[in-house]
Amino acid sequence: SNIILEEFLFKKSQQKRRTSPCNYKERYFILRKDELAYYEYRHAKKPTLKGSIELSRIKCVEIVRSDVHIPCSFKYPFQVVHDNYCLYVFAPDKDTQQKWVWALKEETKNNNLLNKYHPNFWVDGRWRCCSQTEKLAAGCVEYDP
Ligand code: 4IP
Repeated sequence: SNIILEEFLFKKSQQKRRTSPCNYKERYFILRKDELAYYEYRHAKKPTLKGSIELSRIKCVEIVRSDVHIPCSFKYPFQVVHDNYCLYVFAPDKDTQQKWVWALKEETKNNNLLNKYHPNFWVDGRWRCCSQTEKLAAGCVEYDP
């Protein structure tokens, strides 16, 4: 199989529309050679694919450094920046967070990557790192792939 990593993690809704809800869901993540996919698992049911990101579209993968309250049981966030979106994923511990970030960086190191990124969350209409109020505003810290 071409599976690199697989595990239950939490994710925040990507809020692709201005009206999208802000919620956190437990998903089964699978990192494959060509994509990062997440599935919903429900007891005795076939897992359903909820989303996938082609690895070639990823522009930055990094730990999120923040003191904001995280309203799910997994407290170690990392970000996957792709297209014009940012997927926030939450790991149960530091080792798991580090393992996923490292593997995703490794698989995307030859991509067209960002020079700069946002080390903190986008919340309540602004970046907590640099206070910019435009979601697509250029990053404020050098990205080290
Ligand atoms: C959904 O909320 C889920 O959080 C989706 O996550 C999420 O899609 C949607 O965000 C959000 O509207 P409801 O379940 O309450 O409808 P999942 O697909 O894991 O179920 P993402 O893009 O985060 O996968 P939008 O912005 O994509 O609509």
